[in-house]
Amino acid sequence: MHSRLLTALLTATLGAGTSLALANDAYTLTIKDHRFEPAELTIPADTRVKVTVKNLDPTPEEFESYELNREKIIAGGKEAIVYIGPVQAGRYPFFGEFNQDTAKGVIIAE
Ligand SMILES: [Cu+2]
Repeated sequence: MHSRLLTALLTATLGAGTSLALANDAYTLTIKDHRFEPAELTIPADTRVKVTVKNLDPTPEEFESYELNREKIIAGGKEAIVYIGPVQAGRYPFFGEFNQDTAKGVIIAE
């Protein structure tokens, strides 16, 4: 909610061509019971964003995305930062490599 409001404010204030100004826009993914929440995370296209991945499970998980060229291990009960983008508008699947049956999601850039 806060991020969307901030984005709207900055967009309204600064106008076009200022996507770099949103580089600190922050998002959170939570891992619980070997699932990502939210399973679909919308981010702005053409913008570098910071995603904090919080692992609430006691076991390690690896955030992995071939499409985003990212992989990061998050120990049980810990959190890690993953920077994503800038990417073109589109859908970018990700998964938890240690629990691939349940830990699945998609980043939607728009
Ligand atoms: Cu991996």
